[in-house]
Amino acid sequence: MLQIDLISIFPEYLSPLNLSLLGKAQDKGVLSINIHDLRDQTNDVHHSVDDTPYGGGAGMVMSPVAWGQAIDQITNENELVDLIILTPAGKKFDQKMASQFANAKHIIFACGRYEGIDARVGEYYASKSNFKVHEVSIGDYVLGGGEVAAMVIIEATARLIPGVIGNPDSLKEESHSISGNNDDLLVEYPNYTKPANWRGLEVPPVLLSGNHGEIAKWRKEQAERRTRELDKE
Ligand code: JAH
Repeated sequence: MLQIDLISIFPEYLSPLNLSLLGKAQDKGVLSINIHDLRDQTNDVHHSVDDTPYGGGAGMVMSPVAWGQAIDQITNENELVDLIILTPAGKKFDQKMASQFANAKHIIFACGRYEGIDARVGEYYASKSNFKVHEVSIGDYVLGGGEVAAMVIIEATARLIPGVIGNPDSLKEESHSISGNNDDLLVEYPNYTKPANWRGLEVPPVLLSGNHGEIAKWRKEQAERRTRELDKE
């Protein structure tokens, strides 16, 4: 079973992880998600987790002290841990990374806020033999914190775990288009369902022909056309 822990100063922001598909996967026992409040690691009256940056500059940096305690508390030396630190400066998340994370045993998401987490947190755990540290970004934009990025990664990763998704056929279909490297693959062809005429718009007749060879050929052409259009931008 994949164990996922998330550490955040806004744990309630992560509550959608207990709904729908992921909630059911947890009920079934194929997945375990635990959410932790970083402020539980503080003792001062203000429960402070941030401090001014060494070297000066704008904003605040998250102190490594509470992060180290929180991570130590949910791990032991005898297990392999993938520590994912969400940051706009990380490696871009893609489908290949999702399939790698889907094979992990224990993933910890460090969801930072403010200007990010003291760099020594990643350095320290990267030096431990049972940890692999991944600095990950979901795209070239800055969020208020790593929580939403963590949810994106969990949604993409969890559906690749056997038993999480209702219909494994939809995974098989995807594997034709999404393999190793996103750069040279085709986007999906357009999909249609009933009614055959909707507001004057007809479904392409080939899809009603029953000719599976012609349908496969048409879908491939459409996927290539869509991919060319995207590559123009
Ligand atoms: C922003 C801490 N690329 C996604 C991403 C991930 C994390 C953050 N921003 C964007 C972030 C501020 C503080 C993390």
